[in-house]
Amino acid sequence: MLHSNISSTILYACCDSTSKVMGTALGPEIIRNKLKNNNIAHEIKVSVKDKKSSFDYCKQIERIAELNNIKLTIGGEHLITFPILVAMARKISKLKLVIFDAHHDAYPYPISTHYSLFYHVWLELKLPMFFIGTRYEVERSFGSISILDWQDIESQSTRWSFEKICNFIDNSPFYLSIDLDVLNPSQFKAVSAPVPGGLSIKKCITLVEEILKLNPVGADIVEYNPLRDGHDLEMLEKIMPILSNLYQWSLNGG
Ligand SMILES: [Mn+2]
Repeated sequence: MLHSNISSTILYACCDSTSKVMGTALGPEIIRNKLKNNNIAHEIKVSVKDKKSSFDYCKQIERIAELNNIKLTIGGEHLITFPILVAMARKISKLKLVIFDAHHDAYPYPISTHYSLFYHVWLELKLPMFFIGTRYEVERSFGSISILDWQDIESQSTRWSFEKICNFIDNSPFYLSIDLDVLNPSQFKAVSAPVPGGLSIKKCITLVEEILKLNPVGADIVEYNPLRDGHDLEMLEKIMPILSNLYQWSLNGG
């Protein structure tokens, strides 16, 4: 299963074991089938069955991320970002994080779950973080977090938002994490924990496209829940431009 690999790898992380609502573990395989028409990517797939094994699962992902150049990860729940960052922070100094998410996932809980992963990123890895579109219980995060407000993003030009993001990155290496619940549920509802408000799909497509031109060291896209999509996968169809962009970038980026 493990390959020491200098070229870029796509990790399909099938895990929803710390989520209240199940279903995101089914996402990676469905997304993979959509993307694979011309599949030349090196791939690894990891699954977890229950909550008890989520710690082992994180350790397994951390090890995979140590041995491989995981350019793109497709989830699964957001917890999977943590072990990837643990491995990446060892390899890359001055790493920064750009996060699209309706939730801050930074509740000060002692055990790392998808509710607390960014609290642990801050506590254990000390990585600077910039949140985009975060709007749920912001006051309950571990401290003052930098947020680019979704209403500002929607009312201003793409250039305005992109400049804010560039100012934060400031030419440092950065990792991009996209939780699909950043999108407005009136346009995209196939997530486990939708929050009213949020980015339009159109704006998100453009912003991700611009950010990828800055060539992040790695990226993930998480929390697509096929159980909340229609039989025709209408929701997934809407976000395919984002997925295709990420996929293409991961193949070209090397
Ligand atoms: Mn979220």
